Amino acid sequence: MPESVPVPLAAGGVGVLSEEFEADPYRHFARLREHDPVHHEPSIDSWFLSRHADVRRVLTDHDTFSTATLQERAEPVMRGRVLAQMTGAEHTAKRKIVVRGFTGRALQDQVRAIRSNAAELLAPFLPLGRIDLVNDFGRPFAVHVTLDVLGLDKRDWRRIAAWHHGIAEFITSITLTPERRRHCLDCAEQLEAYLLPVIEERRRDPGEDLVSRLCAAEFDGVAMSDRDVTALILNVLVAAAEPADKTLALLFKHLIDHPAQLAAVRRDPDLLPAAVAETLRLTPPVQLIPRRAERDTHFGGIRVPAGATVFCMIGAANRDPDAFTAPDTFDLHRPDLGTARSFTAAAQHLAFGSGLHQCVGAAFARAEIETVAAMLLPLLDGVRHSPDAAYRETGLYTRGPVALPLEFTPVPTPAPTSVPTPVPASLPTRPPTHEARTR
Ligand code: 2IO
Repeated sequence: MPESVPVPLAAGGVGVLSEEFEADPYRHFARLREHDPVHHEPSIDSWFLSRHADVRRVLTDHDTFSTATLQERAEPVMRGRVLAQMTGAEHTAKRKIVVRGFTGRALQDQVRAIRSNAAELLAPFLPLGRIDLVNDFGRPFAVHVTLDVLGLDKRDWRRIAAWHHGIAEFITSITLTPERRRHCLDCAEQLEAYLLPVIEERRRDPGEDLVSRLCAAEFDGVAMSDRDVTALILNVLVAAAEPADKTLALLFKHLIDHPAQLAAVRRDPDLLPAAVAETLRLTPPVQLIPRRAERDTHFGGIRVPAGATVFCMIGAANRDPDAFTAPDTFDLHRPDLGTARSFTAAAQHLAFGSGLHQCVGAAFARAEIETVAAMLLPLLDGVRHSPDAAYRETGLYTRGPVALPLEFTPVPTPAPTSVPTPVPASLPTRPPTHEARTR
């Protein structure tokens, strides 16, 4: 990964690595798509693609564009290879293992875990009438749910979240100082050391959780090594926890900023899938997807050489007027959204990527955000932005609000009838299970 470098200016506008660009990338996407759609950043010798058709092509032409970029960007902190790096039979088999962990009965159990975690984390804020949807709720919620899915101990959530944060920083940094790099690698080592005894225990005494499934799964008739399992656990941890709070906060920001659409969703919760899909289109939490050109290739008249790093700009592609009409407007009723296919391989928006490596957790993500939003909407009566809060987003790779302080009509006591907390007899986690494990 490149070290910190001076920030260059792109011809005719701000560079994509400048502070000005990061403050509000959306302001610059039209210029890039129209005048500089295959933008080269000399300081990191990488290409940035902003047109929908070009991004789609990169993500689906697997012969020309490989995921080899992840070897440098992810492998050092994942301690092994993630799904996105794999190809051929290995990729098909291991992806299937993870898909099974997120569908059918497993997904039903996960929805129960989503509900109980949401209810538990929300309760203290309901009588207050205010909540920061990112820091008070979204982040702990995303981590708690992911730990339940994996079957890890939620009492350790703060430690795990700090380690996972360091790992995510490594993966999603464009430049990294040697000190930060060291810190991120430390986080990865500590999380790996934390996981190894858990893996050992699940091999001996498996449960229903995803760690146990990964331990029990075989590839080519052989169980996966501790290193393989560790990498996939970290893969799920980062991919599930990192974008979730951002998506939830962005959904509520868009709805609050568009009161008629908020009212429509309150009246008809069946509109929630469209609201989530439109949020992902307009403000995707993962803004960049890297690939490596395996041979010389062209975009229009511009040549990208073999070996080049290419970044797909998902936010820019999702606002390409060639793909969506009135692309900068939040409109959950838009006829070109295609809600039903928005969480499938046929999605027109590219928030989950596209092609063979399209997000394996898309159905889980949909269930997670829809379930929690459906719980929040009736509880947060009269929800509005806190008047003294200035809205700010950060991040070039993953991007979301730094905070989303909201006010709403206080709920006198956390009434158990209005907050369903179904704690079923069989949970996806191992004993001791969820209840009372959150502090
Ligand atoms: C974990 C970047 C948050 C993924 C990654 C090395 C591979 C892959 C992604 C997403 C989101 C994370 N890439 N998830 O962009 O698994």
